[in-house]
Amino acid sequence: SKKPVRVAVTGAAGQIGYALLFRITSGEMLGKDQPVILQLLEIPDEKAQKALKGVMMELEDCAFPLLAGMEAHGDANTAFKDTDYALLVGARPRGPGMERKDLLAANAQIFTAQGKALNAVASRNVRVLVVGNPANTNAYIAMKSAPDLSRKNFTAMLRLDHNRALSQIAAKTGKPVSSIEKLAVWGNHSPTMYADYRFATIEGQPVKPLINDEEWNKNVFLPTVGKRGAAIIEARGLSSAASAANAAIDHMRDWALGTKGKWVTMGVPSNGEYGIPKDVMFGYPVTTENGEYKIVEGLEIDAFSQERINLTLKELQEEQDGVKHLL
Ligand code: NAX
Repeated sequence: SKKPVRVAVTGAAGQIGYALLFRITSGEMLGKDQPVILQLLEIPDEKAQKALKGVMMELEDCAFPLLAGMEAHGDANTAFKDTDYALLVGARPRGPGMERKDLLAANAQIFTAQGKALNAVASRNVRVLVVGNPANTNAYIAMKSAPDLSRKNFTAMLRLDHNRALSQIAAKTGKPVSSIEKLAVWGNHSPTMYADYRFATIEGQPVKPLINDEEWNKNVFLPTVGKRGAAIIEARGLSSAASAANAAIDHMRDWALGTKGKWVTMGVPSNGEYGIPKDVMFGYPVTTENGEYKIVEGLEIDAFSQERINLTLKELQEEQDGVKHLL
């Protein structure tokens, strides 16, 4: 049987953590034959650590055959030791009266420290997914704080936006989600992201003429996908958790096990593709193979798309500028 791999999860006692850990441990992320050792990180606060112990009791009670070990940590420098995968979910939420720049600064501190810890103790091939918001900028900060690790090993989660867009297109066309290919989501995980179905196909047929409704694209589809997080909060009284955990599983599974030519969306550091400045952590369509992602290149960007890409890029650059002095 396979050697266990180490999976670190931060914010492990939070709501996404609760929806995520059981699925990782049942084999939905890395395969039904891949044992895992969970290295769980929470803030050192007594209440959070106690809640984490409770989650671990439940994990024990599942008697998962793939659970080869489990640890609770209050410090990233021990939590990330030799880890092969790191899901950085824990982040500082916006508190009452907190301004955007305060939020950026609080998270910059967390992700600088976690990037340094990964740099110091994680496996040299660690694959990092940042879920905690602002996800792209947090991933950028972690990457910049880990100079000894490959920049390709740092990613941000755009998969929830991708999956939300897939569902909207499926509902509009009346076709199954599984039949939709070649969807792309560009940019920041925020309402400025640009979900783009210009290249999408259903059973090999182009989606754009099938929908043939530019007003729907601009006035329904893009705002619905962009503001879906807020709509969930409004309806549920809590932010998306199960769907976010599901997207994290999808992201890591596809990265580790390959997409067999299918496009998915990942937030990855730019190398200049599509005119995005180097290192900006940008949502791109990618394919994955042998544990590596490859940005889909050579797609035509029309005037409307360029405008949308510029908008989301501008927001990301403002976020990056806001934390520059902290790196
Ligand atoms: P919760 O508040 O339920 O849980 C967060 C947990 O992280 C808490 O238990 C907290 O103690 C812990 N934590 C905070 N700082 C930490 C640190 N420095 N080290 C370790 N643990 C730490 O939030 P939840 O609903 O689970 O959401 C977690 C994050 O995901 C938030 O930042 C949220 O904004 C973000 N999201 C990102 C999404 C994406 O698509 N990229 C979508 C869903 C979600 O909104």
